[in-house]
Amino acid sequence: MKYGIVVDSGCDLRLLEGDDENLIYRQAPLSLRLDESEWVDDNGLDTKIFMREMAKCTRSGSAAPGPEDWCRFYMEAEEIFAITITGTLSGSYNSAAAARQMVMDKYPNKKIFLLDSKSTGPEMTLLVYKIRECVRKGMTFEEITEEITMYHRKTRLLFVLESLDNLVKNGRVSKIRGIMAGVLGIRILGRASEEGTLEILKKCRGKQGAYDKLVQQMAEDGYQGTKVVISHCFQEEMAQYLCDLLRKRFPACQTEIMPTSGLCSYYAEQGGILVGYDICSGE
Ligand code: X90
Repeated sequence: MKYGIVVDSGCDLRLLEGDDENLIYRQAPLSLRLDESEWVDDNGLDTKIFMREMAKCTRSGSAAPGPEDWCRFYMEAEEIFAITITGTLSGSYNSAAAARQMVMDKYPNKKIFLLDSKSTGPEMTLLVYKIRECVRKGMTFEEITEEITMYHRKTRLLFVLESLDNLVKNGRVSKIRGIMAGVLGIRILGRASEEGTLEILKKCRGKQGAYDKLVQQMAEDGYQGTKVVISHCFQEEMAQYLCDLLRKRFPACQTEIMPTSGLCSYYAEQGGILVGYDICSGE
């Protein structure tokens, strides 16, 4: 195979649809632990059952894929574009980088572009779509890496969460900052910071306030009504509400809704919504 896009399951996209004959799409799964049981975050994961078991368990956590997982996928195509969940909060980037080194040592002419998304979920999905677009245009490896690096400067991730429990318990956000999230009826609006950490922007009361503020934030960031990807953890109705809000304010926007991966479901928790968008104008 000529081209390979390899992500980890920080990206919600399970399959890349479309019949690109020269392109494969692979997802290195993170693993999730609920008490003594281990759940692999791949296509076979039933998120509904997973979330049900999660609610019952006392100890839980996640683990990044190892270098061998990344290596295996790197070997499946000649030119690889790999994207990881934020390396600031996960070891996945280090695994992917170690794997890259191992493969390059053995095959010095191999082409592997590795990008730390400093984000997760829908922002990773947007990057995947952009790579595919470049491949379809027939751009060279070097042109694509340049384009993706530039595009990444303009992609953003906002989220609305109803609980930060798993993030706090696993040390991905500080206790102090997470403290209000347990309060019933409070929703947290936040974003992936430039450093790839979780930044809390507002604590919102009421059913819909957080989504209105999210759209407001997108406009302030410079979103102009291009592609938006929304992933949600069993929150279809509010994802739809958000799409309606977006269409009202940005009539040209193209929205896509999908369920969160296992990893994003585990951390965003029931009711969580993640929104990826770009601030490119006129594209
Ligand atoms: O390596 C591992 O075990 C994975 C650790 C991942 C920790 C962060 C996951 C966040 C998932 C929650 C809301 C968005 C936060 C964005 C922060 C950059 C989704």
